[in-house]
Amino acid sequence: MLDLTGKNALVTGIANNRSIAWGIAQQLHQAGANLGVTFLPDERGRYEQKVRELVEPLAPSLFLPCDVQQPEQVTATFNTVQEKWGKLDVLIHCLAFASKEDLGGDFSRVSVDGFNLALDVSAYSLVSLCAAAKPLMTDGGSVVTLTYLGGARVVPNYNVMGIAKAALEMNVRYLAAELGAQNVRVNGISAGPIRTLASSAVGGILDMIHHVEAVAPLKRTVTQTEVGNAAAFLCSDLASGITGQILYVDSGYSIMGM
Ligand code: NAD
Ligand code: 0WE
Repeated sequence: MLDLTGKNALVTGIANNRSIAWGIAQQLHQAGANLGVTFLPDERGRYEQKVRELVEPLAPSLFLPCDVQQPEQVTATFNTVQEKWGKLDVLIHCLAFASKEDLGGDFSRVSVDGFNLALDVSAYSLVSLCAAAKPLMTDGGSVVTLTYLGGARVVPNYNVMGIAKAALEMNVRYLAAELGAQNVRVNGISAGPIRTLASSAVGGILDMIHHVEAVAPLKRTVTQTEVGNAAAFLCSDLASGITGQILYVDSGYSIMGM
């Protein structure tokens, strides 16, 4: 049985009720996990209030600001986890960002600042979060990150995010090799396209979704709940032999050649 009771799970990347991280948080909660939620703070605190109301039914025992570009916020987050929970069992990394101007046009025109921003937020952040989580994962554990096919194959307009996801997927393998010694598993879920805040801001996402509906073996896209179920599995003891892997939750789209 999929059982996460007694496990402390920190979930990053919830922005609204369409976020993949929201689908994951709900499935972890359903499996009995004790949740902590982090949010990206903004000047006006609008995000914070919305996310707080959204997650209330899951009764998170921690609710913390964490901008991964602010090292002191990362440190503070895990200091609080240490204080309030003592140990951490599950870390969900579900965030990405690139400048909108770098998600289209000629890839070669990406600026060094745009390149560094995408890789810092979307790939390096997994390393910094794992480094901070490592001393708290004293009873083994599971780290899950979200990736996309555009990190393994060329997807038009995904551009610098594809390079960031390629780095993220390699981070998964190097981190799995390091953390395996303390029975911490590190895996990625490669989700098919889903309408979320991040994807809806991208031109042509609806066309991509229609393409998946036409081509993928299951003839439909995947849902946040399906990704959440895969994440809950990877965090559970049912997946105790699985680490360093990228699990495709994409209606089978990636197996097709035409
Ligand atoms: P989303 O907009 O709901 O989530 C992105 C999250 O990243 C937001 O919660 C945002 O606050 C957070 N974030 C951005 N910059 C941050 C920073 N500096 N510090 C902390 N948090 C920051 O969109 P989503 O589609 O749910 O994206 C979640 C993950 O899923 C991303 O890694 C994305 O690449 C991946 N993914 C999305 C799709 C898709 O089609 N939606 C497909 C495959 C993978
Ligand atoms: O990883 C993603 C989205 C990542 C993303 C989206 C945005 C839009 C708003 C990162 N940064 C930003 N910055 C913004 O200002 N996906 C997998 C969804 C996605 O994005 C695409 C896709 C798909 C699918 C971009 C181009 C082509 C396909």
